[in-house]
Amino acid sequence: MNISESKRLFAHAQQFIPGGVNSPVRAFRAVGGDPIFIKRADGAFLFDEDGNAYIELINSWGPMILGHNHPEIREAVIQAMHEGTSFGAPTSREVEIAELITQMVPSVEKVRMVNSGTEATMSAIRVARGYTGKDKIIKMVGHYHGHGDSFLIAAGSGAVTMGHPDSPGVTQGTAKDTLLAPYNNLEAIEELVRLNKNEIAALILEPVPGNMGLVVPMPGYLEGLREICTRECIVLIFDEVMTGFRLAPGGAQELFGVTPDMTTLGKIIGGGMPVGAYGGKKEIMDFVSPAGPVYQAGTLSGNPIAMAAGLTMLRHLKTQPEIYGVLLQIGKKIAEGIQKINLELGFDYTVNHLGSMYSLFFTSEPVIDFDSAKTSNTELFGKYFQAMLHRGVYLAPSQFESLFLSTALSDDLIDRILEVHRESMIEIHK
Ligand code: KE4
Repeated sequence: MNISESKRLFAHAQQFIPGGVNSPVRAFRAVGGDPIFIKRADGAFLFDEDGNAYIELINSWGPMILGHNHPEIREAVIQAMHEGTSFGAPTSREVEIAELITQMVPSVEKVRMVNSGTEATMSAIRVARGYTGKDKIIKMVGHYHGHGDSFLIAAGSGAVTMGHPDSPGVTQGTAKDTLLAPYNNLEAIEELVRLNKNEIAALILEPVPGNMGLVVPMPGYLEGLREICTRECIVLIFDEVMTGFRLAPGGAQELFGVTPDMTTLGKIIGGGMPVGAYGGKKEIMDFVSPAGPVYQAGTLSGNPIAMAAGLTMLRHLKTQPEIYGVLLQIGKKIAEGIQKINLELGFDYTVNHLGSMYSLFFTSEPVIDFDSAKTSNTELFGKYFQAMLHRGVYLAPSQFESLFLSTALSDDLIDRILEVHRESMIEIHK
């Protein structure tokens, strides 16, 4: 496979951009080789600068649930461009998308738009701290909530992929207020609550984590967190940047019937444009400036072009909820197909699947938290990634990432993915 133009671009990029990329996990450091530079995308395909085509299973890390270059979203953006790109003043689309989010996401009575998932989570814990007057937060080991200082402690995703889940530059003063617990373990939360009585402002988690690979909540776990947080007056924050609008129109909180006090959103909400949001109960959100004393702001928040894309995306998902059944069938075909092939070939690897998210872990252990995810053979994953890539299937370049499927994956493409999986598994086990 000729990737000479990607190689040339990557060498050049490293003169001007740290590591040659604008987000670390894109650098392929965990899987070897140089990153592929993408020229364009359409439907289920990425096309690189050398003209190679890839069936893609990461969809920009989640946003492209309808596939790339969707005509409705493209036309909405083009139309909005004719009216100007940024005003720094309120617009009608911001009101429309806010109302739509309150209709779709059970916990959200009021919502503030920002420009990334990181901004959303940073802001949400600041508001929770301001609302409760307490300082500490609980996060789960291996969960990733963006690159805010309070979260770069035992963080997942690119932080663990690059080998620094605890980043230099995060002060002890910040780190001391972040308490850690393993996911899927209610006793650990009860212990932290006992040891930090009346000091914990918020508990933030990925309700269905994707940033250690996909892990599914044990029965009763989310309900247990809800009960503890209600009892202890701790703000329960579901970070649904990945799962929001993906697992159901109302995300994991709709799918599992557990309503947090606040929710953070991103990815799908922008239809591929830079958008994040945080929202929750009116009484909490009315603490946000200018309604309340907790300050948060943003020059491009609610940007009219991004709102045009996001509004079109969310309207599509709300008015056509049948796509979630389609996505579930696509997910089942791929995840069950992979498991069937692995068993036929005599490989006992763990596949976790939920809706349009799945992960193949190169371990035979059940993967229920970060410790079990880390039993995976990441070297073998790297070989698998490259074998799939060279056969035209583009995965997340890390064992510790969920894959994200789109409605653009036809049966023929699913058959091709499974064929390539079989060939790749045979190749890497020779
Ligand atoms: P952004 O700041 O990257 O928009 O969102 C941060 C974030 C917050 N919460 C969750 C649950 C997330 O998954 C993310 C970002 N996800 C990663 C993929 N694991 C983004 C990819 C990247 O870092 O380049």
